Amino acid sequence: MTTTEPIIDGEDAIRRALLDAELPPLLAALAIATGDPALLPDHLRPSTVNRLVPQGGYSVAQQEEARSLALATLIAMRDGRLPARRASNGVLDTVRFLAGADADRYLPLLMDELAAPDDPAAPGWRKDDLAPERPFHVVIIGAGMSGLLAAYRLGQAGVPYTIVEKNGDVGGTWLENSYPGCRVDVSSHLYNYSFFEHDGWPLYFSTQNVLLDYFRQFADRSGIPEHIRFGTEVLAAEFDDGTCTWTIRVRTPDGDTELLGAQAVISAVGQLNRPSYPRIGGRDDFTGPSFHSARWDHGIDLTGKRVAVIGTGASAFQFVPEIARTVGSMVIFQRTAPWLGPTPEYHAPVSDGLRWLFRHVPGYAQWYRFWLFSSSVEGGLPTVYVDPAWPRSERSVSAPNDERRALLTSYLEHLFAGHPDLLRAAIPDYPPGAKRMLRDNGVWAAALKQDNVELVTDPISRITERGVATAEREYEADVIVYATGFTASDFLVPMTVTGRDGADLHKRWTGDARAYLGMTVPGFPNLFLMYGPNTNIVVNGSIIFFSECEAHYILECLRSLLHDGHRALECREDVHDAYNEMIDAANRQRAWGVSTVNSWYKNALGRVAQNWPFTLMEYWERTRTADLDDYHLL
Ligand code: N01
Repeated sequence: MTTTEPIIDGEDAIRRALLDAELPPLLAALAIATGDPALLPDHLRPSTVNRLVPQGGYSVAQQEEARSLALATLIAMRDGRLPARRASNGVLDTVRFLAGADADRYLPLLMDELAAPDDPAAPGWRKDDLAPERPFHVVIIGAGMSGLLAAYRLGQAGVPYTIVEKNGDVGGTWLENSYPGCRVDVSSHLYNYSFFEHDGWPLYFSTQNVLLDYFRQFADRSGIPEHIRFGTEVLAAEFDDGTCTWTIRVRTPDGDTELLGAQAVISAVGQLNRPSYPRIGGRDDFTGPSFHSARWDHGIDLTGKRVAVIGTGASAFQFVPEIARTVGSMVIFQRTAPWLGPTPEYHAPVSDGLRWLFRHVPGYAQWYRFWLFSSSVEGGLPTVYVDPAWPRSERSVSAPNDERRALLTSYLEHLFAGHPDLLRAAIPDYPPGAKRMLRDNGVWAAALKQDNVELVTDPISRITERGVATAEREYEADVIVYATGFTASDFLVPMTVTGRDGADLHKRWTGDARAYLGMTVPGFPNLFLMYGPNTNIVVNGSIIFFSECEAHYILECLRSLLHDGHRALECREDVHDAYNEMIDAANRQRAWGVSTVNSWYKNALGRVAQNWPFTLMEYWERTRTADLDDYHLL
């Protein structure tokens, strides 16, 4: 938690700090701190037409005026010369100043976001008050970001739980992905639990070690590790119709099998968990070392080696620039080019000025987060909506999407100026938003332009003893790195999950996983999924926000069970089906739904089984309360 320090600095130091300020949320924080509505003049309202522009679209003159207002206020605060607190119009007007006409609808959600370190989404109940005598134990599968959150919420409600974690530590994806350069591509100030702030993010986009440390700290401070069975893997979960309880079969660190009982199960295993290796002939023929990016072999020194990298998704994009200078040579096999979103501060430490402001302006850290959040409630969604009147092609899906394409293409032209072959290979042949866009500050292009790096776009025909071959030639390599992503469509694989009447979850899904709100499945009472089907976001927000919504909803379900005395709840088939039809129809109207490009957003049947097609607000609204009419109560 950021604690505010008194200002003792001179005017020049304050001026310097203000050069790094994000101005609209700074005016908001100062207006609330001083009670002075004059800090929020109409002509300094940020743009709400395009929420993604820097400084809310302020002109240079507006930025200067905002800085002058802030400077005068900070000096008055320092000198104790603030006029008596004036009648401010309060938080709602400040939120309206930042978020415009949408503010009233978004206010309840945004107030949750703004409340840190308070925790308005905490369960307002305790099991002891609802059903003290009733045995009720929850097994959570996975101690990553979602599993830890579920544990925290259960702990707040006094519901006993056990986490079963296959690894030896918490952190999930941030433990397993340790490749060079691994970092998050969502702003650090958004990529944290709303109620557990970091006491000073060092970077605008946190690296893997920083995030792992954050999740470890969260777990330790919340007393969660004592509830975790580390090194233990869930093999199967089976529902007993008679007792309405689950039996979870696990493999212990010793290799023994053990049974755990539970009244409810929360799967928090993530979507990007099991590495996907390409189906290319000859993989076993290669005589040198090879590994997947998510299982980076730190024992292999790549210095001076000939390295072949297969894949150009988010993972390769991060580690290629890191290793390009130390390897002897590198061949990168690209099947599909990624779109690159310019992000100059991608690798930068949080500026000194911004840190100073976080430390000295009461509430600025929260308003800054709120500002990032309000711009990502919808984020770039409007640019990926399919316009039915727009000519159908792999170029773009609407006029705004086409404008985005033009902007992003000119960025690529700038990056690869003087390198026509690389530029040709770098321009994607699908609409922006159909695949994950990658944040870029130029290091990818710089790596591709190095003399020791070659980009190959010919299809791979096979892996050989010596390297990787295309139809044209063989590329010899000492090491192969598979940056080929994850089996994201195989939800809950390889566990066996048996529900009511012996139903098998994977037979039900037959490779096409679906759930109601991404969380509950007909035939599987008291089984809850976090980051389940259709809860991934592409162009808006942070996945932690989704997990918070899911944890809140699951706790609401459990509260109802404990309060009303029902043993279990099971999603109604008609509710589930109608919901999924709605999701599918919307996904068919998004760039990722209509494009034929390869992506992990689609399963083997071609259905988008990963993505949430709407705004964050819509998911938040749908998960505030559990409507028991959606369920059979057992
Ligand atoms: O995996 P990917 P990833 N022959 O599936 C290629 C998150 N993440 O690990 O595009 C040749 O995106 C494949 O080609 P194509 C983030 O959500 C986040 O990089 O399918 N190539 C593609 O280039 C991300 O979206 C962060 O044609 C083959 C690559 O391998 C998700 O994880 C960092 C092939 C796989 O890319 C997954 O990213 C890292 C074959 N047979 C990951 N098979 C951040 O927060 C596959 N490919 C920044």
